[in-house]
Amino acid sequence: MSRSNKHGHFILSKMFGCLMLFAILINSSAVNAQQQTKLILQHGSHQHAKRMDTAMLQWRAYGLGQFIHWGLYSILEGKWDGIKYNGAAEWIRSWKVLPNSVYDSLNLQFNPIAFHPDQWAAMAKQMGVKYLTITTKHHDGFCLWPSAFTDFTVAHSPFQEDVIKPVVEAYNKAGIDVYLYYSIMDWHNLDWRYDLKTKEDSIAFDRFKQFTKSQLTELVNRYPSIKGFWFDGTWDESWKKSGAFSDSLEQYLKTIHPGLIIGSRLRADEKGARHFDSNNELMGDYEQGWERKLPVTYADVHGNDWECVMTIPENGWGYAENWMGHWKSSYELIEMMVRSVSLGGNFVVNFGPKANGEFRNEEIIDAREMGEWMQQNKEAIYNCEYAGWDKQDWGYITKKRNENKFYLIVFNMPLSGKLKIKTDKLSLIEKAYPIALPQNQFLVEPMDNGNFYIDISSIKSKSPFVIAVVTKNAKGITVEDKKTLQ
Ligand code: FHN
Repeated sequence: MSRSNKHGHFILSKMFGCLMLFAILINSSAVNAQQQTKLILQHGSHQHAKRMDTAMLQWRAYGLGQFIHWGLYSILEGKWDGIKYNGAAEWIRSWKVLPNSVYDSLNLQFNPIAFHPDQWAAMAKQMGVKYLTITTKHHDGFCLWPSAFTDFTVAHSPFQEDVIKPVVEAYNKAGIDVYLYYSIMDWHNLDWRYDLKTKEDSIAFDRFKQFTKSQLTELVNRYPSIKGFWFDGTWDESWKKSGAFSDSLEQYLKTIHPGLIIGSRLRADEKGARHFDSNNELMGDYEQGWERKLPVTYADVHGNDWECVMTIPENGWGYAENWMGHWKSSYELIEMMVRSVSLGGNFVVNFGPKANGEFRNEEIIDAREMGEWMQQNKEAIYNCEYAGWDKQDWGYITKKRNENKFYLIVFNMPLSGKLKIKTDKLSLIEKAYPIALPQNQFLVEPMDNGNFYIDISSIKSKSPFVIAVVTKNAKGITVEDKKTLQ
């Protein structure tokens, strides 16, 4: 290098050093500013770390759940007066296509003669579901249990019977945990308000809050085996202005039912921020924002517990004769479930039974096919978590909690017949085999920088399949092993 070149190089590297120092200073002052501007919130997030109690460990292990939306809207099937509507069928009361009084008398037609909760639970069990969330009261206000606090319930229908009780019992008997969906927004209750603009609004809404608390207490007392509530309809100004109340409600429910799990949909902080408080901290035991959409990378979930709820049609949760848009096949749902678990979340598939209590055929088929797949591969889903390895184009990776066992869930078989894996460099692959056949080990080829190739060219599968991978920690490794870590 010539003298002038050397000099130029020296100046450049000095400039670079100064720039770096400047960037570090800017960055650290931004962090300081952020720390300084942290708001003092009375009704923001109270728990600053993940819950580690038994109930929450159980929740984290589920992997797959079922959602059921059932109510008076199921009677209308998304249509009125011969016209089929394309929106989510459970919202039909709000579209003003029929008088509210007509909708509110549909309870006189609720008579599900083909409702067999044992069959519902058997279908869910075969599907591999570990938890159910069922609507007790959707936005229309109709209660599927005989509430003492309103007449708008199953008790005032030809069916007369409690729907929730036999569902809870049948699912629990099948080994499935039950969570109760409850819409705070209530179109039927005259005290419900979208906003609180006058003194009268506040007085009515105070009565509504008391009604809500009474109903939730009733649900906890009637169904003591439930594991949690799934709140909805909490986006309106009236509720967002009730942060102190919803905060005390959550704490009250957890006091009368220790271990209860409540996600981020229930409450807003005192500034009206929902899900995440005004300091951007999660409120509730897990993040509930993933409705009909999935995270792409682990960074998207910020290390939080989370759950995705998904419709089989494009949208619509209650039964509709016209199912909206594309219907998801079992493979599509399996891929979404696998992606959820690989990013540390649970995946919940929604079902909307007909008014008579039967499931539609498409749902029955998806449930059966998912169950067949789960039968072979459930080990890669239950009690599994984010693996920490780079995602590859052939599929997804999950890891058994507290074990050195990983699962490669292959959706796209590479034409080369070889799976490339990039580990965290601390894991050395000891063996890899088809999930159900540990004796059939694949050839594993170690590469540099924690990369491995696994030769799976012998697999001829037409459905997504799972390779189990056992690793050993890089501690105490052999000289040969060390080479692969450099
Ligand atoms: O409006 C509801 C909808 O009908 C359905 O119950 C879903 C389920 O996540 N939640 C609401 C929209 O967020």
